[in-house]
Amino acid sequence: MAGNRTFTMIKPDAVGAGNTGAIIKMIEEAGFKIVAMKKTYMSKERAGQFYAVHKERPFYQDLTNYMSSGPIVPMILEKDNAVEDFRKLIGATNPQDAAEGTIRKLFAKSIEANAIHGSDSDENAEIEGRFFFADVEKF
Ligand code: 3AN
Repeated sequence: MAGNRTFTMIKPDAVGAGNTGAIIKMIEEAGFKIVAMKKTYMSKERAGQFYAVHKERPFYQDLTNYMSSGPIVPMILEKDNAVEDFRKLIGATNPQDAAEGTIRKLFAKSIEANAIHGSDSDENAEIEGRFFFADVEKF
């Protein structure tokens, strides 16, 4: 994946609250093209693999329980400067710190149930995209 792509997933709180469509609308209106998308779920084991970098953090068990608690909507997105621009669109990890008008400010319930994920680097966007879309070369 080139530097113009990022990876996101809408998390179980936002999917469960029926906010999938509203969030996708914001993503598209911000100029991101959806390259790949599906509705799926992660087992606790798969969630543990996805968040392996956080294995030593105190919130790891809660996070992996939470992320395997319901359906998610992973997507690969394309736009110039995708990683940085998407992190701006979603806002800070803790919704209390998220700027007005960001996805997390509008839809996140807590620092854990924070509505949406966004890759933090081009390298992680590639790894995370492949985690859900092994055949991404086709897109
Ligand atoms: P971001 O998703 O903004 O990149 P990370 O990568 O630091 O944030 O954390 C990954 C996920 O772990 C967050 N999206 C959030 O769900 C959860 N998380 C991060 N920090 C905490 C915390 N202090 N307490 C509970 N969950 C947390």
